[in-house]
Amino acid sequence: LGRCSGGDFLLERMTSAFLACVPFPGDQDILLESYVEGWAQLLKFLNALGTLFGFISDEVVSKMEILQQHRGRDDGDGSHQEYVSLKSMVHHELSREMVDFKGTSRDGLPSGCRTLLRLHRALLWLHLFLDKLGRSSEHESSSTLCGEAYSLTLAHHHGWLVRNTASLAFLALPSRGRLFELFCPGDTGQAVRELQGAVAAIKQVTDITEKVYEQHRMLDLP
Ligand code: 1PW
Repeated sequence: LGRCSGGDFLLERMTSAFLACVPFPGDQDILLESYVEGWAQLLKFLNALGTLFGFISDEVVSKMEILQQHRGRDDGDGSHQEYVSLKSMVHHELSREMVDFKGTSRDGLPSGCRTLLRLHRALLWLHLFLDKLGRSSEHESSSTLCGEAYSLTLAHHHGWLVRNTASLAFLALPSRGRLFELFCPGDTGQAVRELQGAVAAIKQVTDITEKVYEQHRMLDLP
């Protein structure tokens, strides 16, 4: 075992949290507490990337706050069972007609479903970026890999202003070597293994999320 194991390290904590989202793979469901924890760990990574990533962190924080508000909502019996898992949230919000399919209602707290969908799309980006990074060779540029992953995924859901701001932030991304140092100081091989672990954990979560949203025709929620 390398120096970076033992739960002391940001990528590893994120990986553990995303793994904990799926305690029973047969259920094809996601535990929301672990999902939010995975994002909290991911935020630490984003915050290590420099000030230009601030607008990305801010957006993640605001989406997490919406989910936390739903999760913290007391429906009278003191429990919040509705927001324990992805499937329970979906069933709860659909049965109460809390999900806006047309993008017409502009007031009130946005639904958990449309909010988590934004985070889901962002995770598809992160998955592709980390996967590309793990397979890259020494001379490749992290900015280019990040931009390519973004163009293939999340960029489809963004307008030109966000796309341009994002592409500026990518230019300021630490180099591939610096990122590997962040993942595991002094041990590139271990850094690559940490990356592969993160990629596998995220993939399990995004595959299940995609299926649940697809089943309920919610992949395009406004
Ligand atoms: C280095 C790789 C990092 C991956 C972390 C993923 C974080 C992605 C957050 C992107 C935020 C861009 C700025 C905000 C855009 C919003 O308009 C957009 N939100 C997201 C998460 O895509 C759509 O949300 P909205 O406006 O429909 O509430």
